[in-house]
Amino acid sequence: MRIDILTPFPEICAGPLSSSILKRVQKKGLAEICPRDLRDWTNDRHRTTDDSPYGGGPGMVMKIEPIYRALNDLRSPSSRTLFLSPQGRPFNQKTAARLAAETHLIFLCGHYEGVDQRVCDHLVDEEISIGDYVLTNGALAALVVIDAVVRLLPGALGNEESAVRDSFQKPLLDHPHYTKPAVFESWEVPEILLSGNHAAIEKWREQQALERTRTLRPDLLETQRTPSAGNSETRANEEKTP
Ligand code: 9D3
Repeated sequence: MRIDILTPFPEICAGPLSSSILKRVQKKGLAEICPRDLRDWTNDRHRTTDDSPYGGGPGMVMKIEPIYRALNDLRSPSSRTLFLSPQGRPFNQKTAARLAAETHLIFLCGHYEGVDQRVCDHLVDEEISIGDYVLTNGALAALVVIDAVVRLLPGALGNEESAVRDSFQKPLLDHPHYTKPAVFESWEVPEILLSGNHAAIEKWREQQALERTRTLRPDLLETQRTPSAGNSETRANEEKTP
């Protein structure tokens, strides 16, 4: 899989991409992740990527021309262009799995007060948000999405970290985990885990997972409604199929 991250702040990506699983995945040749400096597609001396909004108001808006030129260069017949923005469709594990089946993803990262709407309307396949909170920079959101997608690529995880038996595919929260010592400051590990009765342990873990989910995330147990369900006329961020 090839992944391009188009942003005026490519340096934000360096840390996460050079550590842990994201690094390993690139070393193994499973994914090639390339931060791209949007300023490389500007024509002016000041390498301008933003300008003041039509209609007035505070803040700056990202200009369409550098983005248009960059996407023209980066796009391929098989690529999918994703725009990270607070207006996007909420990202989840299902979206991660769908994106993991693509061969070329281009992440366009927002910044400032926004991006010229014509970018979303004409240059982007899909708009994604990572949640209802305000970040300073879309590149951080892109890295979150990339991490969730890339770890699903076959061979990305060792036997230790199995993607298959993961939380959210079930979809229940995980059961609690314990390791040595069996007693610490009088805090004991549940006796059943020391019993050696594997069938009983498995049953206990399932109960714990269900109980935790009921208490902490009852929404996960409600009948699952996918974000794509509902009236497409009223959905602003409907996925665009190429
Ligand atoms: C003044 C209105 N702001 C929207 C709430 C403008 C604005 C704030 C922050 C526009 C962009 C940003 C930067 N954030 C992202 O680009 C972003 C984001 C986010 O802030 N939260 C959750 N998901 C995402 S994906 C991209």
